[in-house]
Amino acid sequence: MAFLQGKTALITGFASERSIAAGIARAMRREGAELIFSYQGEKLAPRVTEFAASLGSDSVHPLDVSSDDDIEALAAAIKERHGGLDIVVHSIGFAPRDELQGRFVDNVTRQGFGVAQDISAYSFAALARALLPLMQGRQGALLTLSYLGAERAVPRYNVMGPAKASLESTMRYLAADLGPEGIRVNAISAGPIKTLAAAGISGFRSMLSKAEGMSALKHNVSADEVGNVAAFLCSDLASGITGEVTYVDAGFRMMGFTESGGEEK
Ligand code: NAD
Ligand code: 0WE
Repeated sequence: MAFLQGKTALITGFASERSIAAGIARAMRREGAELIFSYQGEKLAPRVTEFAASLGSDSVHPLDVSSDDDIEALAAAIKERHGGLDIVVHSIGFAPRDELQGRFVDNVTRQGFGVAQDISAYSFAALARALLPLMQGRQGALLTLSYLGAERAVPRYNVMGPAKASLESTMRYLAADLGPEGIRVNAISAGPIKTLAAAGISGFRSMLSKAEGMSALKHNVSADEVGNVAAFLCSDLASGITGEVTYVDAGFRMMGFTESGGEEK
């Protein structure tokens, strides 16, 4: 098929082979895309460089989205190296760890709320704004990663919930603005996956097993399952889809009830 042949894609948010960004990169490469990677912090540089090489790429660039300079420098580097860009994958989320435990009402702070919004939501708008000049006239697509906590109260997701709600709204405003230019903007709301961002969240393991039991398909989704949908949404096959949240959650959200309440399959 190779439905991304001739497309150039920036993949942000690679931290390990388990990252959702890694699953997206594998699927996009399989479908013929040329890949560009960004990474946060020099510690990650060797890992992302090795992963990029495994997918035929040596275009690897630093990006901390809290830095306007980094965002500008990334846009300049991509322009210089590739001339243009078809696809941007935003797979970045962060809140201070202390706020992802206990009750929202007891742990929310002005500082933590602001950081979650800045890194997890504003950064999508900032990337779109900086990279737009590279995407003109190419039927491009932007994609971000959300979670059900945007619209339902999920225990301990706390300050990330409002940040993902803000991200999903940001996605719709970008889609409205960029539609006339032929650029599509979408989100995937993924089910829980054991990545670095999930490791160390207390209760995540029990949540994974409950989610599995409560899902229609009785499995937890993998980064590669998310990757396949991401590749489709960013391809010309999805030319009629923009401003939408697509659920890649094994049919968790649509269920009203299960016989066991998720405690067993
Ligand atoms: P991950 O830890 O592999 O990736 C998170 C990435 O965010 C890392 O690469 C990290 O470097 C990057 N990041 C954090 N702060 C940054 C900053 N200031 N500048 C640049 N990069 C920064 O975890 P993941 O699960 O692959 O997360 C990717 C996205 O998927 C996130 O938006 C997350 O909210 C979302 N998501 C995750 C799950 C899940 O259960 N794992 C489910 C739904 C949505
Ligand atoms: O979006 C996420 C993870 C977001 C995340 C994770 C961390 C851990 C490390 C944001 N910031 C941080 N900060 C850190 O210091 N997910 C969708 C995965 C996730 O995280 C949860 C979940 C799920 C699902 C936290 C609590 C409850 C459920």
